[in-house]
Amino acid sequence: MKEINMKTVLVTGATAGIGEACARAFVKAGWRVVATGRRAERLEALASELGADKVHPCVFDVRDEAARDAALAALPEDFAQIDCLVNNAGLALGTQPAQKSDLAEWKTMIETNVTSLVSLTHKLLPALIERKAVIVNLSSVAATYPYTGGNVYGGTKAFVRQFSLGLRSDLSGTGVRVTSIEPGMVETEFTVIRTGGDKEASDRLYAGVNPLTGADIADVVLWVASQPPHVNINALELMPVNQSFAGFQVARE
Ligand code: 8X3
Repeated sequence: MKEINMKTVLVTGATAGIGEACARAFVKAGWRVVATGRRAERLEALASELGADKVHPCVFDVRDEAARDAALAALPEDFAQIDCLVNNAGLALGTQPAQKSDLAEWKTMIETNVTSLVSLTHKLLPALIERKAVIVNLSSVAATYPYTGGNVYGGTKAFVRQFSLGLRSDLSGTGVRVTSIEPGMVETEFTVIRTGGDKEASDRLYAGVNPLTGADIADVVLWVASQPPHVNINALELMPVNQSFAGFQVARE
């Protein structure tokens, strides 16, 4: 039976990690979810588990605008009105300093974390304005705190933060809300992907840290999206208790 009061969220990168956790959290809170990602089997499994009336798998690579547009044009009526956009799809590639980094990896990060996020947001903006929607962009602590090997990844996340704040400014008076979420260490596939599949390196990084989980971030995203219409969370930075700040490094001659 169609429940008319249900809201719909579109989550990019919903096949794993923070995105998948967002899909679960929003469904639990009574939302419909358009779950996007490249891995069809994972999205199908999510829809089977949570209910095809709650989760609509939308299979495309965020960098492929034609595939994205075709998938969005084919959204079933119940999932077509987006009340919240969670721009989660993104990645880090490489941990080497700039002078040893791979340019192709830099370009992939910029295409995914910046160009695709901007392009999807631009495409959906008229509809988001009509719905007075909430836009939640996944940035990172790397937007604010540089670390060695963070180079382009940190640059893309600084873009996401500043773009979010700029969007807020442009959307003044529309009722659309925009938030930049800036997590620190979250144990997902993030570091396995960053290291080219090195599960041991990922396990070493998070060992003993008690890192944040995708579910921790999903709770925050859902909280942001559930605020009353007059409340905008501009930016929200969070870390596991065991991660914090250190001093500058000094190279001695
Ligand atoms: C990544 C945050 O702290 O794991 O977005 O580098 S951290």
